[in-house]
Amino acid sequence: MHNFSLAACAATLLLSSAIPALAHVSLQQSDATPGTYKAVLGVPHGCEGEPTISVRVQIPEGFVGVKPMPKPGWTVEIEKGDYGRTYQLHGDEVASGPVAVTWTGGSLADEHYDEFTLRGTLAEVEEGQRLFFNTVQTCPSGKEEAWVEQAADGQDPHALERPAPFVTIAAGEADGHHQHGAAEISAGELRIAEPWARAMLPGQPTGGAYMTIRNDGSEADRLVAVTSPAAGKVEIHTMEMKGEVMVMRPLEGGLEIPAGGSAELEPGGLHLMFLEVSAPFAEGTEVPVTLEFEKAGKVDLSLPVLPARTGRGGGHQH
Ligand SMILES: [Cu+2]
Repeated sequence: MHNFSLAACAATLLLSSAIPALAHVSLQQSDATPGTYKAVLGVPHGCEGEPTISVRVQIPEGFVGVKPMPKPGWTVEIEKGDYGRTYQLHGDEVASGPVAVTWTGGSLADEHYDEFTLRGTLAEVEEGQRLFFNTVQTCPSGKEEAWVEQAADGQDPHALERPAPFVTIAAGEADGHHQHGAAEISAGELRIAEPWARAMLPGQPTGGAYMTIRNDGSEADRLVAVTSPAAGKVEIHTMEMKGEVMVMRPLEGGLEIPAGGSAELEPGGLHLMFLEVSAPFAEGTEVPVTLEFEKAGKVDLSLPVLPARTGRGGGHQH
């Protein structure tokens, strides 16, 4: 039986390179910058042959406003409590919230792998800090796999038998606000998440780009200009239905990012439009762009070019 579960672990390794050699419960993304973080816990096996029927994750201090992702077949319970301090979150003071999340009612076979996801904000954390997500799997006989051992500074977590999964905090802001290919870019109080450009079809004269811009500050900011070496001109466009026709037009006076709120640029809605494009955006490349905000100043980013089909809006074409 034991050999069998080892084989299952080896098979899991082939599927996900993020899982260390001993197939511990681990976080898919083990480094993160302050701001929004999606904690994806990989659970690679059960309790020595038994399936896992519940997974409880203790939320570390500094991971604030957590929301678990529901999983089909599992019931999710959120335990709330007081945080160890008060955090500034989207302009609000937050002193309590989810402190543990438990998924129950499902059954994850020993030879299967699954993921359990939490989304929240890494707040008031410092570079190099480790946040441990103590995780306990329970099996039908009552047996547990408790991933709660925490490596001391300098100690190799692989030396532990049941290490708690952890995320290490990376530097939050690069010099000059330029971060190449980062999932989320910080500029002052702004967080720019999931920026991307749509791959252009041959002969298509204009390109579109999308992102979410969040404002954690207490004052509104405004995106006033956008430039790119890849296009003669970049405009901020709105789209709306005029009767039966979808109309888009340049947004006059820039795009407001409300205090504690966000602006979503997405297919079928607000978007950046690249005009006088020199070469069509090709999937797999990156488009450099500079966003200029009234308060946060200029922010350089690279937009990964994703397939033309990507996005909720589907067939929006210029
Ligand atoms: Cu447009």
